[in-house]
Amino acid sequence: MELALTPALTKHLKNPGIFRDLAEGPGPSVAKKRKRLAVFNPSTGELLAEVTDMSAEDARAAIEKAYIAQEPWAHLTARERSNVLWEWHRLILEHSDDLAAILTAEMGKPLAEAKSGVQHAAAYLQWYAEEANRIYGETISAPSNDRRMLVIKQPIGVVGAITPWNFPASMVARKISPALAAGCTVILKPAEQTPLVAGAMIALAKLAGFPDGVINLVYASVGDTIGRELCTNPKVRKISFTGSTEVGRLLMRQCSDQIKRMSFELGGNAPFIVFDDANVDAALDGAIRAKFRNAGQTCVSANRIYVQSWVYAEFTEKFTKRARTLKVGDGFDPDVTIGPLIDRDALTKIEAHVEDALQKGARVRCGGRRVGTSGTFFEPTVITDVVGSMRLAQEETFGPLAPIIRFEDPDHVVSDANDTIYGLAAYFYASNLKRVWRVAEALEYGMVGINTGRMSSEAAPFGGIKQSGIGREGSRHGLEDYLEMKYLCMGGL
Ligand code: TXE
Repeated sequence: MELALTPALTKHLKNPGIFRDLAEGPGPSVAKKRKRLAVFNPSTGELLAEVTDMSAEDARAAIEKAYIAQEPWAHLTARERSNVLWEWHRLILEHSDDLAAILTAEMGKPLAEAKSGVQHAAAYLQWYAEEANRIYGETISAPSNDRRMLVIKQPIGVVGAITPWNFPASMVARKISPALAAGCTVILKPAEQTPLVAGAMIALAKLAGFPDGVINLVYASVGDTIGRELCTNPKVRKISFTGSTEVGRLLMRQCSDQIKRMSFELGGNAPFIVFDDANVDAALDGAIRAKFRNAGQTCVSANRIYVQSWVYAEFTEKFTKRARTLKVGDGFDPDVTIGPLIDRDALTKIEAHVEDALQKGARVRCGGRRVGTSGTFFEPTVITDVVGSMRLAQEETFGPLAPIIRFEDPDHVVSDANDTIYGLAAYFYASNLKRVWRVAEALEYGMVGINTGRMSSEAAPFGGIKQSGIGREGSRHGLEDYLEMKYLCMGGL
């Protein structure tokens, strides 16, 4: 197969040779007629690469390889598995500039954000290289002296990992590294918009020395082709998915016949509450970050900003002023802070949310429109006079749109904040200690940022409740999600 990376991509790379397998994918290759999946730069519309568009047959072959590789991989010592993860970590850091450039080219985010995304990916590899050595069982005091009772932990088996486009490097690391540390093998299907950085990371994993079949990459233009095979093939014991709640529901239905294990990180509708005892300038910094990072395309993005009446005018004025200073454009321009949206569908969704809000009486303080005619750029937008019935308050916009809602009653705002099917992340700013504890405990979310707009860390359990997901990623809890517990009872002693 010819190298299908175009100069529009390779011109950004210091060492394109190392990624020569990227187009074919280091995964299996069984189909006779290969279809191609074209990958474009959302800022410029340029073709970056064509990779193999794999079929259900390819997915079956990948599952078979992963199945055969699983027992020998689990049989290695924890230290041996850890050593390969360390080497992968080292290679990711060594090639981090190229990985960040690939990420910005295919996804659009500013290069500085892409660089920190790659560092974040490496941090997961480091964390789970360490955590691989800390898999503990337990002993239980038996009710009679002739028995001994204990619990051992074993890898779940073959895992299907489906990742989204918004954090295409760290999502790969966050799913794969705990699975590998636990002794599982993996079939990875990255999002169709961003297969390249995933492919580049897996190419480095090959160099790191993972045995054949331990990590299998499957590129596909249609998620369902591979997803259905992963969910229905009995050799796959777990699905780990990050994406929309709608696809999460579908995967759950498809897995139901086999009661497959699942980790889901789905949509969010994060409230960001500023109480009148908050440090307003700190709250502004937190809100700007929590709203506009990754052009608002994060599952923990501040989707509804509630501000108490006493500080409302000051906060809204300063927030709007800050939003106006953000620069929209190509992620390779060092001055740019807001890249393009991922595709035209995302642009249509944000426009529909603005239109719906205007029709229901909202007011645009800044932004509200597309930028230019090419690319998928949208202005950082601040909207006030928002009420709960507007689509932007109920649904995840996934774009640079900040709705600000004024509130009077501090008790009422918590029930408004909880009034959603989602339960991923929430943020609030306050200084009264009693209020801090009360609100932190009352918010029905898997993660709560208190006086901070930044929470994500490899050391912390990331995940949601309600329809935002099942399970946690990161921390020691993320490793547990790839382990089964087995109870052993020895009698006749
Ligand atoms: O998600 P999809 P999309 C939310 C966000 C966004 C919306 C739609 O609100 O606006 O979802 O985004 C794969 N079987 N999030 O359309 O379709 C797909 O190939 C198996 C939140 O991008 O869920 C990709 O790999 N897989 C989120 C992944 O699912 C399927 C991140 C995500 O795509 C599939 C992304 C199928 N039938 C979107 N259909 C977060 N939690 O951060 C699609 N996929």
